[in-house]
Amino acid sequence: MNFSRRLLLIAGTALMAVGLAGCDKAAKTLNPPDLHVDRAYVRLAANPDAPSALYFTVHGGAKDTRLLNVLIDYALRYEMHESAKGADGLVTMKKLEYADIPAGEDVKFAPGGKHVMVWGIDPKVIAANKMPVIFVFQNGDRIEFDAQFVQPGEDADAAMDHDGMAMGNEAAGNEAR
Ligand SMILES: [Cu+2]
Repeated sequence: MNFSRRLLLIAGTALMAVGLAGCDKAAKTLNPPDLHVDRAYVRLAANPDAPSALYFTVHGGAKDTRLLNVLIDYALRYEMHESAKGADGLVTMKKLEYADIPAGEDVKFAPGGKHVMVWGIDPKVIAANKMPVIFVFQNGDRIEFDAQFVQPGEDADAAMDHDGMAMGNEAAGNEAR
């Protein structure tokens, strides 16, 4: 093999590697699904002594798992809850031990449904508009994601949009407000 042919071969191999890396990246976002969290925000209570509510969306991964808990260093107390309307039309909350996260499905913690009630949030993280939350899953994954704050009465979508929060297409729905 002469020298110039060899050079061509090397160049070709390098190009192929670049091409493959590109494919790999694209494939990752499509399939298999990646367990992740986004759209996390705390709706602050109007009364500072009342608990606030943390909402977020969990995107299921390749396998079914469960969200077992969240860990928040900057709050005195927090608890996973689920609101449901009873036969009498009254909305009641019950403690949620875990939330099933089916493979490839989105599970929304949103007003009127699942949420994390949070008491005694550190004013420092409110001022910084950023509260680190660790999401603990049954498969061993721990995912850290920063929740933003939404003032009482403020529109959650608007509050988060102008902060340039990365939102996937699937998270752009209107359910969470
Ligand atoms: Cu609650």
